[in-house]
Amino acid sequence: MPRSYRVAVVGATGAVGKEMIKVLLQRDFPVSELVPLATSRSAGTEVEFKGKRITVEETSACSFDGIDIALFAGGGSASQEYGWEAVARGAVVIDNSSTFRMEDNVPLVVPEVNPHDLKWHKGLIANPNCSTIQMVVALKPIYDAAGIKRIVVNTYQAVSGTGKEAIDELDKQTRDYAAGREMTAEVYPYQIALNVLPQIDAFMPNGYTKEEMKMVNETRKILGDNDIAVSATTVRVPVFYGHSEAVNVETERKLTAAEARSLLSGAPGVVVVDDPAERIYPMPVMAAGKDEVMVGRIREDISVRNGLDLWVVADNLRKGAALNAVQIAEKMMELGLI
Ligand code: L14
Repeated sequence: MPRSYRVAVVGATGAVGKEMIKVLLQRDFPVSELVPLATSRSAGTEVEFKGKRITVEETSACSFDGIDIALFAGGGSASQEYGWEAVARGAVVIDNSSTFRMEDNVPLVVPEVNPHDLKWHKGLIANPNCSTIQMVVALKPIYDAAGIKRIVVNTYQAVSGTGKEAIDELDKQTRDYAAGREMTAEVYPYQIALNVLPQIDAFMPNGYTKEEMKMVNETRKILGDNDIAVSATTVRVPVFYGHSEAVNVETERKLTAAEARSLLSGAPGVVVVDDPAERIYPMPVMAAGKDEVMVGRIREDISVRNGLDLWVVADNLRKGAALNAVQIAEKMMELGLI
C-alpha cells in the first residue's frame, strides 16, 4: 500500500463528512487525493481541501476504483448500497453508520480500547455509535483494573448527532422563541428547544430504543465481554455539539474514587476534569471542538459495595464520529494493515 492515500469521503457535505475532512487536514493525514462523494442532491457543490476546491461527485460503484480508504460518514443507505462494493473495488472502508456494526465479520473499533480487532478485518471496519465510543474510552481503564459487572447509563445527546437539519431546527426554534413566534418541529417529533426528548431512534418491542440497544450491544462487542450487563436511557437535549453521559458502573473488585481518578488521568484519549470544590466538571460547551473524552464527577456509588459514578462528555462529531474514524485509519497504518 502507498504511504500516501487516495481517500474518499462518502457523505462529504453532511455534518460528519465535513468534520472528517477537517480532521484529515488537522491531523495531517497523508492524503494524496481527496474524493468527496455525496448523493445527487449535493453533487456539483465544492469542498475545500489544502487550498484547493474539489467538486463533490455523486456516489456510484465506480467512484471507488483506485480508492485506498473510503470513509463513510453514515446515514446507512450509502453504506448499505456501496460499503462492500467499495471493498470489492479495493478500498478499505471505515463506516460510521449502524449498518454493519454487529456483524461477525466486521470489527467494531475504538483505537484506545480494542485496536487488536483491526487485525482480523475483511476490508470493512465499523465506527461505533457516538455515545458508545465516549463511554468505552472512559470505562476501559476501569474494566482492565477491576472488571465490570454492570453499567447503567443515561445520555444527554446533542442535536448535531442527527445532522445539519437538526442543528438548523434547534437554531430556528430558539430564534422563534426569543422573537415570541410559534415554534414548529420537523426533524424531531416535538420541539427540541427548551425541551428534553426521551427518544433517540425508533422504539423496539422490548421498550428500549434502537439507540439504547446500540449502546448495550456495541459496548459488549468492543470490550469483548458478553457477560457485562448494560442498561441505557438515551435522551436528546437542546445542545448543538457534545454528548454528556451519567455512567454508573458496578465493578467486580473495589476501586476507590481516588484510584479511578488516577487510572483515568493516565488513560489514552481521556482528560480528567474533576474539581467539585472549584465547580470544575465537564460540560458540552467545553468539549465541543476538542478531541479528548472528558471525565468528571468521579465518585463512589453509595448504594452498592463496588460501584462508581462518572460524568462523561465528548464532542460527538469528533471522537464520536469523524475523529474516531480517522484514528482507525491511522492505527491501521501503524499496524501495517494499510
Ligand atoms: O448509530 O444523534 O450512529 O441522532 C445516528 C443518529 C447515533 C445517534 C448512530 C443521533 C446514530 C445519531
